[in-house]
Amino acid sequence: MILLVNPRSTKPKNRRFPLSVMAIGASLPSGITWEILDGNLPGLALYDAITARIEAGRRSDDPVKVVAMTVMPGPQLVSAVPLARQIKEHYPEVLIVWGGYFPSLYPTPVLTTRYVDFIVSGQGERTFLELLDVIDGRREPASVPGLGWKKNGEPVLNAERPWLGPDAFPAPPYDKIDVDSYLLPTFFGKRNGVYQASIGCPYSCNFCGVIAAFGSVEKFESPARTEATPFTSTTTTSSSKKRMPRNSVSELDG
Ligand code: B12
Ligand code: SF4
Repeated sequence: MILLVNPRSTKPKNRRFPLSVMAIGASLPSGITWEILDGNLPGLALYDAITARIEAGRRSDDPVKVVAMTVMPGPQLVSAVPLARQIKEHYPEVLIVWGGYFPSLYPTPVLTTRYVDFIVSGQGERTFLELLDVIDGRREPASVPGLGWKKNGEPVLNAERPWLGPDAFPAPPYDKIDVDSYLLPTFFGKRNGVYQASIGCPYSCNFCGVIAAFGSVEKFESPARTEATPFTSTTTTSSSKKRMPRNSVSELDG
């Protein structure tokens, strides 16, 4: 069992689909069990939810092997550090993987901690899958592009993995989250979500983790894939186009 964790990054009233870990889960083959735990959800005590699953797994034939967390700089890092530290302290056998913008920007400091075992730098779908082979002893860590690991306790960051546009991967697995609980009022309407139709960014702001993860490149999905989303886009205002040209932010049907 793999736990895909979105540490709290915002108040529950501002929660958003946990797109980063949804992308990772969608790419796992059917034989691997996984669950998303989102710290932005109201009323969820994330550490307790994680440990409940680890304890239950210990009594089953599918123990939690990996807690994989997405970590952005800022508030999400503030939640992620004590969470990872506590899990490692109480369950040292559970491997902790960090992916996303923070470990992509700062791989060495993350790998120097005692509580993170591996990092995934840049696009995560394929690297994470290959990491699972490493964990199961089928592959050498040095052979996985995009992986950060420890050799005799010392951080090692492998070469970058060339990355692919959204069409190379499955669509977000909306069936693995409670979609309704994420549809919230905004100035666009009563029930809104975010649809991300690209990955990366064409700009080069020097503080930004997106550049560390993807370079100054953005890749778009095909219109056919956007059209096949289970949601109906009923409104895309011109102001949204002006303010957020690359995020498709629309009122959703329902
Ligand atoms: C879409 C988007 C939004 C949407 C909502 C996002 C959502 N979750 O629904 C909206 C517009 C609402 C939004 C709001 C905000 N956003 Co925003 N957003 C983005 C954007 C454009 C795309 C992020 C995304 O979902 N991509 C799709 C997913 C699939 O890709 P990904 O996250 O990169 O994940 C891949 C890899 O990074 C990696 N990976 C990531 N995590 C993990 C974990 C593991 C275990 C593994 C193996 C791999 C892995 O693999 C994934 C799949 O390839 C990025 C900029 C960009 N161009 O990427 C900013 C960005 C993430 N947002 C940012 C910010 C600051 C915010 C706000 C805090 C702004 C504000 N002040 O209000 C809010 C907070 C949102 C919230 N409530 O949490 C910053 C984060 C900066 C940072 N701290 O690093 C970014 C980087 C832009 C920026 N530089 O300012 N955002
Ligand atoms: S415009 Fe692009 S490079 Fe600049 S902060 Fe936003 S995501 Fe990062």
